[in-house]
Amino acid sequence: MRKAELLRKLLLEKEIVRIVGAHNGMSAKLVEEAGFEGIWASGLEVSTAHAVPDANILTMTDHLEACINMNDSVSIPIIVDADTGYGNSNNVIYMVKKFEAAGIAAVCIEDKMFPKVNSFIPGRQELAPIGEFVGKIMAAKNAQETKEFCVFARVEALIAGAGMNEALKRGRAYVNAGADGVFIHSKSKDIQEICHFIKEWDMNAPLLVCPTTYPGFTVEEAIKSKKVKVYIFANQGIRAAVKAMEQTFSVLAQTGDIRKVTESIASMQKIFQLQGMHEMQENEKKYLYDGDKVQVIIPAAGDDSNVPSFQDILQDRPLGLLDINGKSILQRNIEILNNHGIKDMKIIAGYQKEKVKPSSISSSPESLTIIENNKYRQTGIAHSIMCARNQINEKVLVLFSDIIFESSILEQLLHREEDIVLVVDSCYRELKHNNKWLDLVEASYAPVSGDRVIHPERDNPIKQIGKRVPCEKATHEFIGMALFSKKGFSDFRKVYESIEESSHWGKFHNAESFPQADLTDMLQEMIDRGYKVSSLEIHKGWMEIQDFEDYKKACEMLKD
Ligand code: SPV
Ligand code: MG
Repeated sequence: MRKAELLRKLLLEKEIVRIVGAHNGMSAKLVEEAGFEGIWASGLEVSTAHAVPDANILTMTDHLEACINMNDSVSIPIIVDADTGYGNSNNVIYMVKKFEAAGIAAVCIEDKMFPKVNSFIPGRQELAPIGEFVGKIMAAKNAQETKEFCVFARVEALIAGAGMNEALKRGRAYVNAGADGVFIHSKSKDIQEICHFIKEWDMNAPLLVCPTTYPGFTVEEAIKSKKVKVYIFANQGIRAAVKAMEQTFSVLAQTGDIRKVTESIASMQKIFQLQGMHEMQENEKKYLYDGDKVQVIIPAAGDDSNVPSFQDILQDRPLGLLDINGKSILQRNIEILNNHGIKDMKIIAGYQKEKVKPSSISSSPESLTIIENNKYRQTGIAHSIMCARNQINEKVLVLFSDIIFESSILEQLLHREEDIVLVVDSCYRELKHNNKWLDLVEASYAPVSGDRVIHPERDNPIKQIGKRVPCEKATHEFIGMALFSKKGFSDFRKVYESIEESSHWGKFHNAESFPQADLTDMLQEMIDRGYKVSSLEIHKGWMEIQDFEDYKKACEMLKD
């Protein structure tokens, strides 16, 4: 329901509509939270908040801006204190169009001369001629676009000392001109004046009152009158705020000790709630495009203590926790990933899984999830990767837990857009591998050879991958780092699940059975099924820790 419609409904259905002065989104929200029916967008409050006199110093645009902020912050209607309408009837027309278009429920204009001065300031309370103000009311009513929008007329005759008869005469004239209600203002300290006016009021239009100086006229009294429909608490909010700030600042100035005020001020949680921080975070989750968001899966479940030279040192930990000069392999790699803004990592743990603790391998442990592969003895890396399948909904980087690498390799990989990209090293032929089983690759094009080489950023799809690619065909070595787009990972998962479901498994590429499949076996399967597996060609800049020799070398190389 639009706010103007809502205000009309409240005026019809409630015995009284209590509205409270506010000056910005925060104070309006507090009014709503306290359970009031509406807001009085007080000229006095908005002026005070700007530290200028309430005397048309602020422009209509200034006030409109504050009102839009209030209106956007609450769901209750706002009656705008529009002073005299910011000029003559032409200004009133423009003002009504602007406030109505902003979704404001109502405006209230007063019958003083422009520029007005706050009604409680003695002197210069000049009344506008009745005819002129009637013209303004008619202009306002004719300017509104919707029938629900309300225009209230404020009678300042009692403020100006013009007497009760003048006040009643003006009130009647304004209702006859189309005003939806009359705000009868009084600065009298006792309630007689307002009670007199109410008693004499004989028009079929509601009254609005603002008992700042005659507080004995309570809400209850207003209800009893049957003619008052809007009760305005015009400025208690900002006065409370001023006093609270004064007291707090005074204590801080005297003591220099924040603890002395902590109990008497709002909590930061309250501040965030008023800001709508929670809603913002929810929206962020729902809508913010994070095109570069990458999740990481680090399969680290295997038991490498059966490598003879690792037998002793891997008794109590998985290989990823091997310490290289004070940092484990995992810790080092996670640091590099963090430095590239990657925050969401899944580590698949199996062997000595209780040793893999987020707090000991990352300075932001909340970004790590440890996922268990309890079948790590009977399963391979492909199964480990799939242990994270239900937590992956972005691009995903798969990183083996036994490699260390230069950060520039990751940098290059993260810029790739293909669905599946493997980092492959073109230098494997130059190295002595001591008969290790390497993840060899036959790419469409052989590496560029020569002493000085620049790696072309070329499309070099992989034709074959695995430990049994014949040496004479192998062009590169897969380093254990692969990037899957959302689609790439979803394809990988689809292929994996289609085989998983068929469950009549024999040998699967180089693995004894499908559950024991390595990542390379799955990639070969995808190539065979026609999926494109691309490559990022690098030349050195990484190493794999397969045995104690490698470990020693890594410690040597990474010495500071
Ligand atoms: C205001 O709050 O700005 C008003 C009410 O107009 S009063 O200050 O009482 O005039
Ligand atoms: Mg005012």
